Amino acid sequence: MTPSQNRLVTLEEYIIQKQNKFPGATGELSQLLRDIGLAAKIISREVNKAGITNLLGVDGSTNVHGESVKKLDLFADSQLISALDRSMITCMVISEENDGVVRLNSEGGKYIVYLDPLDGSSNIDVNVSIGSIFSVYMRQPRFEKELVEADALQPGVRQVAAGYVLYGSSTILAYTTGLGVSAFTLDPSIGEFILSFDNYKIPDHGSIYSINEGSYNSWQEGLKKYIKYCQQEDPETSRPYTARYIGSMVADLHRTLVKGGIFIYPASSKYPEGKLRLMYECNPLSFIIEQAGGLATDGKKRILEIEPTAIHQTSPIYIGSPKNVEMAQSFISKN
Ligand code: AHM
Ligand code: MG
Repeated sequence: MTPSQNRLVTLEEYIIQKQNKFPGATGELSQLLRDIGLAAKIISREVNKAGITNLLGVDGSTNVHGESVKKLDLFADSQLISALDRSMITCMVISEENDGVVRLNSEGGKYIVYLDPLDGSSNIDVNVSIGSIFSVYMRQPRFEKELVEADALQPGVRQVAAGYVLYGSSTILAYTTGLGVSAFTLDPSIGEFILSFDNYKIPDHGSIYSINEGSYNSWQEGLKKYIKYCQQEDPETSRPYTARYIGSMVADLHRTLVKGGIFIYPASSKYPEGKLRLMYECNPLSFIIEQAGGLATDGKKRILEIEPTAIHQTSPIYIGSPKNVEMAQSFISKN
């Protein structure tokens, strides 16, 4: 291998290289991505030593969804928001941990950012992978009226960037600006995210299905039949599939991106509109998966085309390799 082939590319360097391909770019989106990268390093450091710094456990409050808030949720939320506030290019943040919108110091900033600061909270205290998710929109129309919550209600197709950070056996940051998906692995010894995968492509078909099967009795008939299909033997279509469910969407999605297959969080009698949040869980991860050649639907229509009506609304989601998602959809459309 020649020295140039062996050269490490940092997240910062990569973002600038990409920006230079667009001569008119202002550099603001690049700055925003770098700010998220910095917050991700700080969160990763705290996640790694949470057990010895009294950051495990609950904070004692509940969030807008009535869920118990963990101390690390709040830490991640404040780190990401203050990183975004510093550069004065983001006007508003919507986060799982905050009821309404959070207005930042830059009223005129052109970006609106959705955050799930720490996804997979139930896994925090048991040392299982967790993640952060972000989704970026342009404020439209710019500066014409006072900033209002409705400015943030844009369909996922309008995202200008989205990504996630996975705090797993290593820390990985993956993002897209609509030109493919790149992933960076944090090298803790030098404190830098290093390019580890450029232009991810999800396999067309995969042999892993991922769903919380404990909820089986609350599903519609078509979904029950699809899961039985996944479990039937047919070597030609690599069945029976393997079941994997981590319970942190970022980790389940990252595996789906790399290995293929399908991740499902369906509508059920307990969650008629699904449980996962459209704006800061479903949309950003759907943007990533589509950019890698996969599909994401709510069972009927494309996630990215859903017109949002509320910042914290939920949606069912079927996401992953195109062949798996199409097959699941054909089962559920019959019932
Ligand atoms: P959170 O953002 O409060 O952590 O909730 C979202 C998580 C997802 O990461 C995961 O896919 C899902 O909830 C797991 O839910 P369940 O325990 O119902 O299977
Ligand atoms: Mg979440």
